[in-house]
Amino acid sequence: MNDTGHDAVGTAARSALSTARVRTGAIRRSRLRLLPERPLRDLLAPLVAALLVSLSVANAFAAEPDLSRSRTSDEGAFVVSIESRIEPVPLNTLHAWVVSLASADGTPVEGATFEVDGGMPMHDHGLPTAPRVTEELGGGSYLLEGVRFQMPGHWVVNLDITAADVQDSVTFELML
Ligand SMILES: [Cu+2]
Repeated sequence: MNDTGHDAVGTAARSALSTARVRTGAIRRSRLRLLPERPLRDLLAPLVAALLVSLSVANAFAAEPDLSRSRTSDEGAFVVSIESRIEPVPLNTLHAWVVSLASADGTPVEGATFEVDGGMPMHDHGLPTAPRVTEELGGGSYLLEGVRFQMPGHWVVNLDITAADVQDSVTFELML
């Protein structure tokens, strides 16, 4: 490529650059004209609102466990309720719960078997005892003995339930 070619390319580039500058200037001027009509807080408001929504969604998962004492099992087979024999649920005290078991339509379920585990997800440890159902009380109620929590905080208690040929699980959350 000769010098004239270089000049041609250079001229084209400079021309494109100045066109771009003119365009940028036009955009800047039009933004400046808009500013008095749309204060900065109006422009930021949607961003702030979106930030608050995302924070509250994060909070719902991280800081606010579902403390319901009556829950539908994971696959929807059962409705399970727990009731502590000592309320509120005590710390460092061996106590019992009554577990009430019904099918999805509310019919009490008798003759079920339970496997119980749980712990503190944040602390990565399990239950200090091995609670188990020791007695069927009738009408879909079961006595769960050997429950104990040794420290305050967020606990989960999981029940694996088998009734006839149906198996399902439910997890309760507690803040102690
Ligand atoms: Cu713990």
